[in-house]
Formats: sequence, C-alpha cells, structure tokens
Amino acid sequence: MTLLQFSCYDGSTDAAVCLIRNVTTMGTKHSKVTSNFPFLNDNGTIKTIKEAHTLFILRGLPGSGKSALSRAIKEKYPQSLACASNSPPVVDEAEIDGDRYVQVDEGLERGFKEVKNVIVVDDNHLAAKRLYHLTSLARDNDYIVLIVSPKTKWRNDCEKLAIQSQWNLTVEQLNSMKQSYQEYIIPYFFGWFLLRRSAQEMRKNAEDFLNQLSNMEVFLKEFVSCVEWHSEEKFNLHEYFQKKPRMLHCTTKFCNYGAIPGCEAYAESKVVEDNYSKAFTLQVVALFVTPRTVGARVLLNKNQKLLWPKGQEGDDGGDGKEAAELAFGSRAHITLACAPRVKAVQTGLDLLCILKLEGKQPTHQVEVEKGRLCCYGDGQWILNLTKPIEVKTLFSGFYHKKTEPVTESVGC
Ligand code: 2AM
Repeated sequence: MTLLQFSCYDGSTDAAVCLIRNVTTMGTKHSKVTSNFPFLNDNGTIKTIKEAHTLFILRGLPGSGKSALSRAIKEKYPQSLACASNSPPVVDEAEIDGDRYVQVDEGLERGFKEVKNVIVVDDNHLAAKRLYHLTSLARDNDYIVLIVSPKTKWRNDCEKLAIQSQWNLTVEQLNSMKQSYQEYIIPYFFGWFLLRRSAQEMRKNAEDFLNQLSNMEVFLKEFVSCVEWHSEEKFNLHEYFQKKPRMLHCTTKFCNYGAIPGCEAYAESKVVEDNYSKAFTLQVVALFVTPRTVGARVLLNKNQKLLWPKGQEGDDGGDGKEAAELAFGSRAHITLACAPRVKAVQTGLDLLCILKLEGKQPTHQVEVEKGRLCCYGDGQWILNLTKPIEVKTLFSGFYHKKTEPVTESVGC
C-alpha cells in the first residue's frame, strides 16, 4: 500500500514498475539503508524538520539505496514532496539530454511554490553542475539543503550494484560513474542554519536593537565619529548597514568548496557525519555593533562545541597571537548586517575584538530594557542580554556557488 502511494508521486507507470523492482531488491535491507540519519531517528530533529523548509538532495550510485531512503523520508514526513526522474541514470555527464530534468524541475518548482516543508530530489546527482543548480534553487527559495548519500555497505561496490540496480548497468559503466562521484561534496561552509521563523525573530531583534541605538544620543555621538558617512542626510544606522545575509546562519567551518586547508578532515570527520542534518537550538547571548558589522553572539553548549573546529584561523582574535584568554568557540556568531564593502567574515573578527576588551572598563555603560549595553571605544558596542534568545537550526552545509569581489577583513 505504501509502495503504491509512493510510486504515484510522479504519476508514471514506468516509475511504479521501477520502484517495485527496487523494493524487491532493497526491501530486506530497509533497516540498514535508513539507520543513523538524524532526520529519520532523532525525535528533536524530526519535529524541527517538520517546521523547517528543507531540500533533501539524495546522491549516490544506482542501486546504492537512494530510493529506499526516499521512501523512508516519505513515511516520516507524509506531507513531503518527492521528485525523481524515471530516465535511466546518467553514465556520461557530456551526454545529458536537455530534457532530462524537465519533469523533476517542474516538481521542484511546484514544491517551492506550495512552500512544502520537505522536498526530496531523488537522482544520482553525480554531476557537480546539476548539484549546484539545485543548491542555487534552494538558496533562491530560502530552503536549507541536505545532501544525503545512502550509508549502505554496498554503496560503492560496483559488482554488487550491477546486480542490484534496476537499470541493467555493467560493472564498467558503474565504475566510470563512480569516478565522477566524489564521496564528499565539500560546501562553501558548514554551519547551523536558522529556520525561517527563528531567522525572522532574529531579524526583528536586530532591527529593534538598531532602532534603540538610533535614539541614543550617547551612542550616536561616539559611533558617528568612527564611521564614514558621505551622504548629506543625517546619519542613519539602517541605511549604513544595508548588506544583509539572505540566510541566517552560524558558521562552524569555512571550507571554500575544499580550498581551505584542513576542511576535508572536518567534512569527513565522524562528528560531522553523525550530526549532519541534526537540529540544534542555539543560545544568542548578546547583540553587537561595530563600524563594520552587526552580529549576534552565540554561546555554544558542550555538544555544539564538538562541531566547532579546532585551531580555526581568527580564534586568536585576528592578530595572529595565541589568545589564551578567550574560551574555545568564542567566535560563534550570526552575522546580521554589514556596512558596504565589508564581508560577512568580519563579524566574527569584530566579536573576538570586543570579547578581548570585555575585561577592561567600558567607555560607556547603559542599562537598557534587554540588558547592559557597553561601549569599548572605536564604535564597538555590545548589548549583553539578560534573557538569551533561543534560535532553532539545522546543521548542514551551504553549497551555492557565486563569484564576488574580495575585500580585506580587519583584525583588532
Ligand atoms: P559568518 O557570517 O559566520 O562570519 C560566507 O561567506 C560565509 O562564510 C560568511 O557568512 C562567513 O560567515 C563565512 N566566512 C567567509 N570567509 C570566512 C573565513 N575566512 N573564515 C571563517 N568564516 C568565513
């Protein structure tokens, strides 16, 4: 019964037949296929994903267990939308037929339009070009991406796959596909991605914070002397911080798609594998502003610190010296806005500068409704919140590719 319901998702009899064959071969291994995924086994994650907006991109060789995984997701999230191609798998990327993805893309478009909480794309996704197309669609539609590969023992065993796959592929064909398939797709960065509602709340908090500062004489006098404001108009904080991130997140490891030394070890680590797709509630304990950035300080708990990379550049406060005075993970933050030409990476460096100054006497100190607002000179202001803000997130990667001019970041 479940099988028939699932096989109707693209309305094709061929697809139904394919799925029946697939279930015959894979059914007995169902538990192995679906084990160890937080989105299937962790109750907190399942609850969070039901209110998040997530695009699952299944990835793997034909016969590796993607369809069983897709079925398990459908069972767990009955309202989800599954999009799959019923065309034979792509053996050679150069031979991709332009129409191959039309049906899947139409399904995806519908899913985004109907704001489905969970959308699943089931295909091999071996070709990087197609993957980046999907991740950019997700970004444009504000969906968190989860790239998931089956963890079956036989997922890379071409001889077994040749027997199990429904497409009568030869071992040679599968080997050739395997070559274009990198086990790990390394994202631009790993991090905790805020659910839409939490992001909305955080944006509102940032707006209220800037509004409050805009009405404080003591702030304006100090801050305006530290910024470049070329307009004839009176200084306006909201206009000044006009660069806002599209997707709010707390970066754990910046990877630049694999170009950063050490990122492969992080991407392949057990802690990342075990926690990928898992839900986390982050605690925002402060809001801060500098002439370059607006950010939220995140205080990591013991489990969250396990995902924080060791020896990350900048954890020394940006000045290259060992900073024994700052606790591990002090840089954890959410970038809320940047001044023109300032890159988001600056927010973490600004936070570290402020934290290093916190042992000193502030130049200004004001008690406000939400906590204590302190200034440490040079336009560096931090509001330590009496009541932390909790934000719901999913741990994943950001995969979208773009080109952007590089600007220098500034240390303390
Ligand atoms: P941040 O906002 O958490 O600082 C994409 O550029 C994201 O990657 C940014 O939002 C920034 O996250 C992070 N980032 C960019 N360059 C980085 C670097 N060199 N080190 C750490 N994080 C970086």
